[in-house]
Amino acid sequence: MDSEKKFPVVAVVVIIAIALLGWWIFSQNQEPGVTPNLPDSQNGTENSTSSPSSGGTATTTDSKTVTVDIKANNFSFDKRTITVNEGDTVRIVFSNEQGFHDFVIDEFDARTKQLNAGQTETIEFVADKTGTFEYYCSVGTHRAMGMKGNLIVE
Ligand SMILES: [Cu+2]
Repeated sequence: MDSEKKFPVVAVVVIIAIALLGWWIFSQNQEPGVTPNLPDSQNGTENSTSSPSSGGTATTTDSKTVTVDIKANNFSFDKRTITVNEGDTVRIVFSNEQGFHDFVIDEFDARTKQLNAGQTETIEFVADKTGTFEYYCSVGTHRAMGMKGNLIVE
């Protein structure tokens, strides 16, 4: 009957609509820069809403969220060293005060957008391994010009 022939078309339209809606919501979340980037390549933690404690790793007992304010100028960050404990969730509140900069830590897939002066972006990642990791600005040759520092995870 007619309704039977229409069903697949309706289903396809609904699926496309859901996909578009999902993409739109995802884009909206990314735009204001207040939603942390998901560390989706690390440990398969793809569920953005679940708490870190549901991951099941019981190696650290005092995990907490550490908020770090860091400011960028031409051509340096206002902090040369950030020290946290293994397992901490690190929330970077990155404010660009001058020029055009970003904040990157390759080892944790942590990266802000490249911001203009006056813009701020907050990112979060879990410091799930110990060591010393360099953070830097990936714009132009800024890293070589001294826009870098060390994240120390103890
Ligand atoms: Cu820079």
